[in-house]
Amino acid sequence: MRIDAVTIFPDYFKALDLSLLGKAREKNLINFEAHDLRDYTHDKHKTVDDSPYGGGAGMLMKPEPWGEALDAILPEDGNCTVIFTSPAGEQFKQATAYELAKEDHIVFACGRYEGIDQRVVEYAATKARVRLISLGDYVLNGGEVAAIAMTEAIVRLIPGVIGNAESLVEESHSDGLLEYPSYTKPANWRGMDVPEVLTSGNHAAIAAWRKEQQIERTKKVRPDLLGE
Ligand code: JFE
Repeated sequence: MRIDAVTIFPDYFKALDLSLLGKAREKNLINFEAHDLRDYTHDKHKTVDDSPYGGGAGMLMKPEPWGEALDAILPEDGNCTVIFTSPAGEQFKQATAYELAKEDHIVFACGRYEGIDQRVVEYAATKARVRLISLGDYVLNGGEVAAIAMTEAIVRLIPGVIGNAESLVEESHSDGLLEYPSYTKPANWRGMDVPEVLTSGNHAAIAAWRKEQQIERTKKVRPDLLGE
């Protein structure tokens, strides 16, 4: 999979050189590149923003540098999905990550200021599939952090990226419930014991206890996941 990001802060994406993602890149499972939007300006000040038509607070990203960046990065064959990270998009879910993990080429368009001139979205849609996606219901200062989170969620689903294939299988069987609590050694730590069932060797009892913990946790903190 190829992933490009267009941003005025390419250094944010240095985080992807670390750990999991860095290994996937070394193994040539993903090819990631961050592009500086200012490289597609032509004026001395590398201007990417301007005031909004109709008035209002703050600045918007002007369309011309975005047009040039997309022309340079998008493939001729249209086999690409451009993701505009936006608080006004569909919410990113695990199901979204599974869909996007099947793509050959993803381009993240990361806005700043109050966002990007809407015509850039329309133009991108003439050259590629386009999705507006929100990381969640809160406002970030720009699209970079959302794009990094989405990239991590997508790339770890690509076969070969996570060494232990079992951890992905277990996740996919999680029935939309929260995870059960987990414990490791020592069996007693600062006066707190590991739940006895986990050291019993009774695998049926362990599975039942874990399921019950998942249901209790989900009821308590995420009743919406149970349709309540
Ligand atoms: C941009 C901004 C003022 C947005 C109401 C580009 N999940 C998520 N939260 N925030 C974003 C994504 C996001 C994505 C791209 C962005 C925020 N901003 C900041 C400023 C109003 C805004 O929308 C600019």
